[in-house]
Amino acid sequence: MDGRDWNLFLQPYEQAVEEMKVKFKTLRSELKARESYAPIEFVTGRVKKISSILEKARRLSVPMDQLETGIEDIAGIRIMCQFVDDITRVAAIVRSRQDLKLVYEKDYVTNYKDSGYRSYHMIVEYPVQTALGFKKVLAEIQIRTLAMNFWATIEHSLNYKFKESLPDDVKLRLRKAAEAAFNLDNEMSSIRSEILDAQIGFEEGSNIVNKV
Ligand code: 0O2
Repeated sequence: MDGRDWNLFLQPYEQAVEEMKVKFKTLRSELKARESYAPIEFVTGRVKKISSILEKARRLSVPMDQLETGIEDIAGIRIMCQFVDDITRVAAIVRSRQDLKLVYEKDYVTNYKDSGYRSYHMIVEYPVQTALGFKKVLAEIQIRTLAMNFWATIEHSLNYKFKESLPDDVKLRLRKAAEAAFNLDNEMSSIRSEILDAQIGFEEGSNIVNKV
């Protein structure tokens, strides 16, 4: 494909990423206004680089005329949450939306990868209106905590720097760092549930006082 074809090919993916970013950012503000707490901390999105698409197509043996179905993360949305429990809530919201169709899910939160990578992936079909009419594109929604994101961002840039042949000692330290991020998530979750319990106790206590 020449440069101009790539532009046309990527156009609906760019549109899908922009639209989905707006939708999930709006969801965050709406939930914050309604419930004072939003399970979404922030949202990012990207269209995969042409070199990454080609590399993945080669690795997965996807023919060039089947990129649309063979590469599922050309459009990518990332939703960052404060707590692990928020991931479940956001995934449920994604499943219930009428403006996209869930294709399948990959739970790397429970089944983390060998690298130490943790995140919840949802492959969805998203409809866009193009100049030629209606078109469905595949997109990947990654849902992760801030700690998971911190780890994945650094691991990704190290892999980029070392061209995916990280020295064994670095890999080992990254796995240890992933474990530390996992422990941090657990600790934050337990602090959070203690605070929530304390709040419920406080509200029940004030109800009794009010009744008296
Ligand atoms: P980008 O943004 O394109 O540069 P895979 O074989 O890993 O490509 P898999 O396991 O099916 O495929 O994962 P999936 O669901 O296709 O998602 C791939 C994306 O998940 C990656 O995109 C990363 O964003 C993220 N990811 C998966 N595994 C790891 C990992 O071990 N470390 C990090 N940091 N991220 C991971 P790209 O293509 O890497 O990113």
